[in-house]
Amino acid sequence: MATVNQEAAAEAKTGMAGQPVLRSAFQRSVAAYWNAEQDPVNIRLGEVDGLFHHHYGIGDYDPAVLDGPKDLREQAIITEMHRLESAQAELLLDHFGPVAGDDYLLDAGSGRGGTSFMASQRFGCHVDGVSISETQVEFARAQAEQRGVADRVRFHFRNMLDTGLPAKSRQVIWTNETTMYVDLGDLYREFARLLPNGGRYVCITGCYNDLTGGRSRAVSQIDQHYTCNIHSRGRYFKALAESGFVPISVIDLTPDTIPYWELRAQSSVATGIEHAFLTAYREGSFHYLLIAADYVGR
Ligand code: GPP
Ligand code: MG
Repeated sequence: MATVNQEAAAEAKTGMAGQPVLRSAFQRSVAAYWNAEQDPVNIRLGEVDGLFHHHYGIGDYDPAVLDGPKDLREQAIITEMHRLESAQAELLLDHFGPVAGDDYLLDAGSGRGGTSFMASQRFGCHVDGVSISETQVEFARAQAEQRGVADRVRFHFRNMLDTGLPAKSRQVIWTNETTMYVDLGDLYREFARLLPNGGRYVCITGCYNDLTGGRSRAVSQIDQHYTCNIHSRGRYFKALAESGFVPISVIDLTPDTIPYWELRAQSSVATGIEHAFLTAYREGSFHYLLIAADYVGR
């Protein structure tokens, strides 16, 4: 039997069934962005406890972190931002419903693996993470080895639109701020293939407000910054319904994420995109949304 590392090496060379993983110029540019990404806003936060996230935070921050002496203040802000990002992932996991130790989950767009490790730790389950960034897949695999969970939390250089995983093999699938990189129709058709009837899909995303009419300037700046295409709120529900998903919870997290961006704007690791998020959220052209949906397609 091939070891995890041998399988990983074979997969890295060929992708799924010999098909290239990156199938368009757009996908290649997205992969190039994430292969090169090493922002302190992600690395320094991950170093706080070894969970490296690629999503934003929710909840109020402790204003005391802004008051300390300069040398302690910087690290206190970073630790607090990381706490808010982990709180976001905990909320996502809260919506998974029952998960057993022998269930298989999918992290679609798994980044450096933070949410996958949290899911496996909480539920004792198996997790497969897929990403079109080879650098991120390598990073996440090294984390899995380091944590001693490489047999249960596995990362693959694969395309979330065509994972190659067996049909009906997943109890839960999630996307944590990754859906702005794909066509939602294509994505949810693949998820409908992977889930049994009653399987759960959970998404946290940023989406633009249909009511304000198209992408605002601030939303366009976010697209430009990350090489992504933010979808409208309405597009999510249409694409979900078309593939047999019925929402059970929808939470507007916009008021809960604004404090994170206010704190981040004052931090030493701010990237310059903070003002666009704050403007978009405050003007109402953009929402931070959690959607949990059951698959009822067959
Ligand atoms: C990933 O977070 C961010 C995205 C995939 C961008 C789009 C998300 C939206 C909700 C619009 P990150 O942690 O890599 O970003 P940053 O480096 O800015 O912290
Ligand atoms: Mg980040």
